[in-house]
Amino acid sequence: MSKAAFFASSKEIEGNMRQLTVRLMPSVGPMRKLHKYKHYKTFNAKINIVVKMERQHLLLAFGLLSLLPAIAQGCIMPYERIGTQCLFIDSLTHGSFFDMRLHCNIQGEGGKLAHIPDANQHTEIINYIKKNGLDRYNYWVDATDSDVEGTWKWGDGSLVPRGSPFWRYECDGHFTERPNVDSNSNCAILDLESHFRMADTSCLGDIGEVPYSPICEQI
Ligand SMILES: [Ca+2]
Repeated sequence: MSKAAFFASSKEIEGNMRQLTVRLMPSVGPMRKLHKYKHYKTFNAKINIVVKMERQHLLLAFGLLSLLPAIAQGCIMPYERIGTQCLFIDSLTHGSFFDMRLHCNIQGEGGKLAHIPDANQHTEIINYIKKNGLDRYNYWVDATDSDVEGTWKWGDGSLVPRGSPFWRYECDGHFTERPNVDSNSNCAILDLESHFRMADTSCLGDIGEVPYSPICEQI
């Protein structure tokens, strides 16, 4: 409903309430005294207050309704708008790449492990993780080279971008770029140790103190 239509509607309600009041006044026993002008005036003043209050409630409701698109922005709970995507960074759940893939499938009305469409969106995700105190975990994303070693693909089969700024570098004196050529490291994380650049690791998650959580994406 447009704002103009809403105000027209609230005025119509106000008008209807006044008409109803006039119709009811003669027929309500205790109100028969209202034929005296001063009583009518008092009653009418009270009705005016009620009408104004109702209108304020409607205006408040309209204000809240107008906020809803900004809150939801097309995302269904538990997903929320992060940059250009509806994502659910589920830091409370941990597990293997495959378990977290299944976990994302049943979030909200359906999801999948997240892909990262471009460098700007990667930055949006990193900023969100840090801003919300979620920077204590590694996060699975939907990239794997399990079909062909060294050929990294997202879940939809499209190729994962290579190089900076997506993937981490090793501090080995040569700044060797991940992913490694390693048939034991076939799944990708946003890696806590490298400020959430991508890194390849075992799909079971490396044994260590840092848990592996999913970033789910609404579908
Ligand atoms: Ca590999």
